[in-house]
Amino acid sequence: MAMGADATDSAPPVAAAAPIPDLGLTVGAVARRLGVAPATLRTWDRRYGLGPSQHSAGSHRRYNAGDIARLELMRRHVLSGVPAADAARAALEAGDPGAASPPEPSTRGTRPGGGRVVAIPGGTPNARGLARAATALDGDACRAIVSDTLDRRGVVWTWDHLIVPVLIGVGAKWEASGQGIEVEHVLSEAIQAEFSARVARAERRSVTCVLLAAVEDELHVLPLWALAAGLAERHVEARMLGARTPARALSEAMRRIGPGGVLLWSQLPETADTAQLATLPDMRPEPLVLLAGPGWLGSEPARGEIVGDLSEAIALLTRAAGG
Ligand code: B12
Repeated sequence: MAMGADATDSAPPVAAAAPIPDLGLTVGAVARRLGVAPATLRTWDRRYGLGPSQHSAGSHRRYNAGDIARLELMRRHVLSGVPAADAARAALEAGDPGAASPPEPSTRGTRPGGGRVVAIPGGTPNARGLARAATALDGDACRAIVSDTLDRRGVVWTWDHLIVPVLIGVGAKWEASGQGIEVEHVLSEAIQAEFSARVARAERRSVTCVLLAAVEDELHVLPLWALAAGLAERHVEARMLGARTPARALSEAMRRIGPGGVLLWSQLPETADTAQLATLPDMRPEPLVLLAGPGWLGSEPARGEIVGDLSEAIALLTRAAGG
């Protein structure tokens, strides 16, 4: 079972721990014991070396009591908002895990008292951990936090409750101070890399695919990647055209692919040119055309429907693709 499904980001109680057999425990048994997804344990093993230290006959890897104590420590730190890379370092360094004190949140790259803080009003500890990792320009830690939350909560929750609040906080910091574009870049790259890796791994079962594009001159594409990952969770294939897609290129892609749906993202009002929409090809069967992002607010497009949030976009495009 993944960690809890409520909106508070707190861990569910972990079942009373049964004694660990001499042979050790399998990844599934440890996952159940700690209340984390098996995929999360494999990620912690691969990225941080927090894996099983013994092998049993038949080469199935088994976790012993020391391995599990380290993982328990890792889980506690991550849940209290410590970036995953720092939590892992502390868990590995703890000779006696029970006695170890929590690590300080990541401050690599920051000056003490340097004022590099991003406020996340009402943010969960996990969101504050992500903001700290981004502020420290620690892209690996950002990606690990996003990955861990995706494993536990899925795309929509992770986008709405972890990523969006931090993006808004980082954007507000830039607006107020003119500083922190490098933080936006590191954070954006980490988020995009994690979503894109999940899209690449997904099995696709939809009848047809959908096209996702940011309009001409639009560099903001993270919501498109969240959407692609949300569709991938539902086994719907999305073809990503990405940033700054010229209207002619989009039209050509529509003719060649014949998608069930198309979603056009505009973040900034100056990129939401409704004239682009009039140039899209007439096709039979007609694809669903959705317009999303704050750029479209207040415009009256001749073609396409405005869609307001990620879940609604996933639901409409899943239907349009026959998923
Ligand atoms: C990351 C980022 C960047 C990255 C983009 C990287 C990438 N790969 O996408 C980089 C660094 C390249 C960038 C550049 C710029 N950016 Co910028 N950027 C952002 C940031 C932090 C997040 C953008 C984002 O993904 N937003 C998505 C969510 C978080 O926001 P939202 O769209 O408002 O979400 C609402 C709805 O759209 C809906 N929703 C959310 N997700 C989804 C998903 C789907 C599918 C649907 C249907 C709906 C939906 O629900 C939300 C809540 O109401 C924002 C801050 C912000 N508040 O958005 C600034 C922000 C958008 N950027 C801004 C600016 C000014 C710029 C620049 C012009 C200057 C600069 N800061 O460097 C450049 C040029 C960009 C260009 N020409 O296109 C301003 C825009 C101000 C405005 N309204 O005009 C913002 C708002 C920062 C700010 N507070 O001032 N940026």
